[in-house]
Amino acid sequence: MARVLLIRPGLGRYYSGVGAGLAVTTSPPVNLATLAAVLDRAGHAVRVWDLEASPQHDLVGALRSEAPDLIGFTFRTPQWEQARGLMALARNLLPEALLVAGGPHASSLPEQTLAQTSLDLVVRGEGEHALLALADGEGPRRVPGVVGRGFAGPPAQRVEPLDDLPLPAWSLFDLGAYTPRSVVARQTPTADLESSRGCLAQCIYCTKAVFGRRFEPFSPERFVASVLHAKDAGFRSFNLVDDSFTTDLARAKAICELLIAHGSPLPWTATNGIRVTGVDTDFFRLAERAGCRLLAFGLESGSDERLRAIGKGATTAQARRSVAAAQAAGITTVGYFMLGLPGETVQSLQATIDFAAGLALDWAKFAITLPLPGTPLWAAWQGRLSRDFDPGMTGHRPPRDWFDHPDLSWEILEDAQRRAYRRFYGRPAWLRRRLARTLRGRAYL
Ligand code: B12
Repeated sequence: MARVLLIRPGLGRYYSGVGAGLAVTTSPPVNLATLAAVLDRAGHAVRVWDLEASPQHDLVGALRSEAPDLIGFTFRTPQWEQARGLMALARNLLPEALLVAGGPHASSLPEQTLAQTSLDLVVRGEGEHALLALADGEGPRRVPGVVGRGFAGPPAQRVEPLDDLPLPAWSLFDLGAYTPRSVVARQTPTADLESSRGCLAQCIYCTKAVFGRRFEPFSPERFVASVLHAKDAGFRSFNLVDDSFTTDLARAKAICELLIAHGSPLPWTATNGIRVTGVDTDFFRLAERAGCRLLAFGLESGSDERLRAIGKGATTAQARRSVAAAQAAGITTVGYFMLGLPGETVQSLQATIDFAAGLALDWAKFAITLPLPGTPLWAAWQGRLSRDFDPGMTGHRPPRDWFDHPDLSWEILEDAQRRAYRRFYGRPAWLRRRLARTLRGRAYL
């Protein structure tokens, strides 16, 4: 039996400076909850520290007293600095412990992650089989998915079928730490839940380093069991973290029907965004009855030419229809837009701003496009990056010296972002929609 500690670093200043922190609610990480459940089922002693929710004040003392044999770190590109600091501290205090990292950043840049940290190993891709093998004492070179100094095994063994996974180990988290830090009136704590992994689309700004280009579903029965389990654990809502919940629309509808049959046990959201293609009015109505309160859509651009260029596989007409259908079903709608896509012009930026203002959206976010490691965009802009990624990046705006946009100046991009927000939120129509929702008691987020 190994003693394993799994750590998610804090957010640092990612959401600083733009008021975005007000709109972000932290949930326990479903990745560590699932990895922990797998280890626990096999008889290992697992602990989880989520430093995003509960900063650990005496890290040194806690690491010494826990003295784990294996420490697993999860992080995304924006947590790089925090993660690196923790790895160095753990290495200093516990020279014998096996330090392992996984997640989308480490999976995208495994060799570089090893070279710039005190980690022993990186796990590329889905982590469940590999982490269990390492905890069981298997030699790292023999474990698929493991990359070490001077060796890289074959790709990680996929988890198939997903229903074989144990339910997330929520009991390892202090749910009291996940009550709202924000002004947003969501029902917290909220559980991040997966009903599927992966996505078949090939958008150039998205990394496939973890799940590849495939779609792997949980069965509706197993997914609904995870909802009931989350409710029993004390969660008051859930958020779907799927890349593409509606890839198989019949399955998505079956999930909604099963939730309805169980009395729609928890209100839920899909803040990561669903696709505007392959959905219909019937789906949105079912989702609403099943407890869906908020759906986000990855809309990206108001220019069909840009949508084609980024491999989105969706059109502005489909976006209009789907957003309107969700809104008509009574669901709060959020649109995510990207400014500064490759080939972007002043005209296409304006098309996006106008398009957003004409949609039935409650909320819109306008991000300046980031070329993140592991994405085709990152590869395409190689000659334009001053560094692979920006360790100090915040969620609002990339630093000007990180990369050189091929088509537009920073002044134009930042000005478009300011104008987009002013236009979207400055419309009387937006205020009317908000007021109407609030009066009907349906304002969610
Ligand atoms: C939900 C989500 C969010 C939520 C997070 C909610 C939360 N409480 O965590 C919100 C909306 C806040 C968010 C924000 C952002 N996100 Co996001 N998000 C996701 C999403 C859709 C799901 C994450 C998830 O839970 N997946 C399910 C779990 C099971 O998968 P997983 O975390 O990858 O874990 C598996 C493996 O990676 C591995 N693993 C993970 N950790 C570890 C650790 C060890 C030790 C081991 C062995 C294995 C291992 O095993 C796990 C199980 O198989 C992913 C896409 C995706 N489907 O994963 C994007 C994704 C993580 N996000 C991404 C991005 C870009 C962002 C933003 C930067 C967007 C922006 N411009 O602001 C911000 C960053 C915020 C931040 N500070 O980290 C990218 C990250 C790319 C990168 N290089 O890091 C992803 C991968 C999307 C993509 N495909 O491009 N996001």
